[in-house]
Amino acid sequence: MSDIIFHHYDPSPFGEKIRSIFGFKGAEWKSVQIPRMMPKPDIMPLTGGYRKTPVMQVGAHIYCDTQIIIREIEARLPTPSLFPNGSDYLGWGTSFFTDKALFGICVAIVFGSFGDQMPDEFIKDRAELSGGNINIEKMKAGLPYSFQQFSSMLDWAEQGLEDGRSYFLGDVASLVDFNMYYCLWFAGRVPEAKAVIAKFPKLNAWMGRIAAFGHGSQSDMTSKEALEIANSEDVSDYTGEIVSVEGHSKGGQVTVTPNDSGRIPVTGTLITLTSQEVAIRHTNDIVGDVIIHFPRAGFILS
Ligand SMILES: N[C@@H](CCC(=O)N[C@@H](CS)C(=O)NCC(=O)O)C(=O)O
Repeated sequence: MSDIIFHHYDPSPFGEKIRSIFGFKGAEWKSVQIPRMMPKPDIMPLTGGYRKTPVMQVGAHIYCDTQIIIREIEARLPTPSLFPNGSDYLGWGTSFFTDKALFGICVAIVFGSFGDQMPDEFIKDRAELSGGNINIEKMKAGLPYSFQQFSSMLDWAEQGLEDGRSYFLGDVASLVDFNMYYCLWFAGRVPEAKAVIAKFPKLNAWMGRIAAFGHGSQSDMTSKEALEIANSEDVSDYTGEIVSVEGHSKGGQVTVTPNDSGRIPVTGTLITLTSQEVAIRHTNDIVGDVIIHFPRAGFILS
């Protein structure tokens, strides 16, 4: 079986979501460190222009967005499951709470607290990524309100652990835990946020349990090696899976675009379309053909 290659940077919060899942699964993976901001010359040939972090690669198959990355990890490494007791809906559903509402508050806290120390080109990059929604002065002024929101959302989590359970859904961890964990890991780099988290004893103990899963077994790989692997794998006989063309056609030219931030359309020919996945065949001079997989929720196919 081909190696799991993970493109990320160590401080990346969405990267941490996947790294902690690698730990839970006891996964072996290759780590490619990528730039924190554009340009990302060695990622673009793989993703066709998708710019967000992280990205997972298996041979010439590329997985963009943690949702489809998690789906693929679960398929490859089914035990222990991220969805114990049929908790699929809770796992996927809470990810849209944590990845959008809660993560947005964490971004406001981190940027409101450290924005003055961040290089101008980094702020500019994140403003472009978010469609202009990064205003450090506003985030600084809004910090007290961001902490109010942060606290009340953490209180939900503390209540969820009130009966002494080890994880949000009971005795075993699930995606619901990993959805929450990386947000607190990210916000916790701000001392005031760490102090808020410290006020919730059950949540603190739970964080320790998730951190104890570690990151699995990783070894480094260069971005050039990863490009070479994508280039050398032949995906010409990959047939994909079309459940319904939904007005498109198999092999037809389509674009797939995130509907929130980093709205860069990726172009290719349609090869997979199911209720939870869209995949396209994308071709360029550097890697030849790659199959790029995206989730459906959060992405626009046109
Ligand atoms: N919906 C995406 C969100 C990913 C995301 O926003 N990642 C952030 C950092 S962890 C990002 O891409 N920042 C810009 C960058 O790395 O260039 C996912 O689940 O993977």
